[in-house]
Amino acid sequence: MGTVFKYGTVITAGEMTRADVLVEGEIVTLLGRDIPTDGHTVVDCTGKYLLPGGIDVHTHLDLSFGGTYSNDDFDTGHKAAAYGGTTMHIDFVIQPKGGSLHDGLKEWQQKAKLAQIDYAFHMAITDLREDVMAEIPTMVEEGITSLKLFMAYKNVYQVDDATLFRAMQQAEKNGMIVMVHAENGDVVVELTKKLLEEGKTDPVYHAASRPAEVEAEATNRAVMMSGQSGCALYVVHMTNEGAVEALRRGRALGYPVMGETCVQYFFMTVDEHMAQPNFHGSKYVCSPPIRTKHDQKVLWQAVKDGTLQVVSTDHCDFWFEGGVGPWQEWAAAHNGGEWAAYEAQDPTYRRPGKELGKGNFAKIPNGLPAIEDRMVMLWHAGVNGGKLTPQRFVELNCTNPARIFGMYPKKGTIAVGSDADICVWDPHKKHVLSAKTHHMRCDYNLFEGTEVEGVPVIVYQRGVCLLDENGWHGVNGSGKYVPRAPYAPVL
Ligand code: DUC
Ligand code: ZN
Ligand code: ZN
Repeated sequence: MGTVFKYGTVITAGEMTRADVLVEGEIVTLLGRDIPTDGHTVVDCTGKYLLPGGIDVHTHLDLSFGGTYSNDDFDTGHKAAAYGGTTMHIDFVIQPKGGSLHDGLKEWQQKAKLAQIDYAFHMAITDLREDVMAEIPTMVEEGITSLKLFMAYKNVYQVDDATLFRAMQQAEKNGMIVMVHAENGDVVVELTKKLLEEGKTDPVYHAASRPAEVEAEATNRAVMMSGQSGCALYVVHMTNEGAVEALRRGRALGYPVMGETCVQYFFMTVDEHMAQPNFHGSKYVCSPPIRTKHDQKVLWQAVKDGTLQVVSTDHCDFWFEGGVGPWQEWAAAHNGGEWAAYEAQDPTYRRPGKELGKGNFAKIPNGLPAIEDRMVMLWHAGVNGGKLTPQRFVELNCTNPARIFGMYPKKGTIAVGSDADICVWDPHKKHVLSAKTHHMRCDYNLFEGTEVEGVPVIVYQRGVCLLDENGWHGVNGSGKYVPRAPYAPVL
């Protein structure tokens, strides 16, 4: 007894074909025309597309950051992801200061006990001591084949160039990939000091403290180090022309360098969003910052021409007002009253949010709610807008994430032998994005009021229905850890 997805059109990175899909157990076992239904469960996909479940390779669920914790955890964040068509994500384990990589891993394994969709981990190194250097190869045995280093967040996560280069050398020896948050953290500190001294404390100055050049310079440095070390490099959350040009140049030189952008950078600008009065600009504070209309055009071109391979989210959401207001009632109405562990332990605890940075933009927790809206917004503006083919949409959201991070073809495609992570997409269904209806634990939506056409209506994970017209069927603990393979291709 299996499930047959009938009468739909399957979209993969390579093709768009009218085909039925048979799923038995957790796996796709047959693709073809007119597959007999024989007592299988039938999912009628007439007029719909079948996409591989989305993979968001850049998330920060339940992250201790900026004096608080990001709101969504492996419970609410997973549900929100699936409502947006994403059935897997890769979260960043952060090595605790003074601790080992395994200490960090244990902490994240604990957070992930709530998992409702599949997940994997990158390892963010904050303290590359000799014992940690020796520990790196053991990460491969844990299925962690990507290391992240921060070139910004001085005195918190930032590493110096020697450390980054040594990590690259060690990663290269072990078939791992290095990811960088590319901003020059030393310059950010100096610019921040100057702006605050001048009394420029509003959210909009966050962007001025981290200009495009700061990102472009760090991107170029990392690209050149990749060329020197031969280590595969993946630059996260790229936002602007200078950074994209640095990556493009590295690729032209034959260096093993790749990059992603995040959905928000296609839509938001400093002038329209961060300059909003009454502290509303804080809703859009993330690092690197959102940029200009011109940069948006550059990003669309880069995802079209293959300079950038992936679109992710950097999902890391914080309350706008929830942290100081009656957020528990709000959250009860929106998330069924399930509290994250910190609130469950101490009901008097009020999780702070963006208000931490009132009077000082440098104290605004960095990050945005996006995990639920990545695919619908990219479909809306990219596919409906004539900028991306449906196949390229699948490649950016599903297939390249799996290829680059060592999970293909188990994940990222619909093919015989692949995990049956299937998103039934209705290209004609309309939906208005809003904080009133979204599933993220956040009291605002970046795209509030935007009407999109094309949304997921049924989502399966490994052959099990997560959501359909009857609502949510996910179960805490049913999301599985996906160990990843080293020596993944450079695209
Ligand atoms: N940038 C953000 O905006 N949030 C989380 C971490 C990061 O690098
Ligand atoms: Zn980052
Ligand atoms: Zn991030």
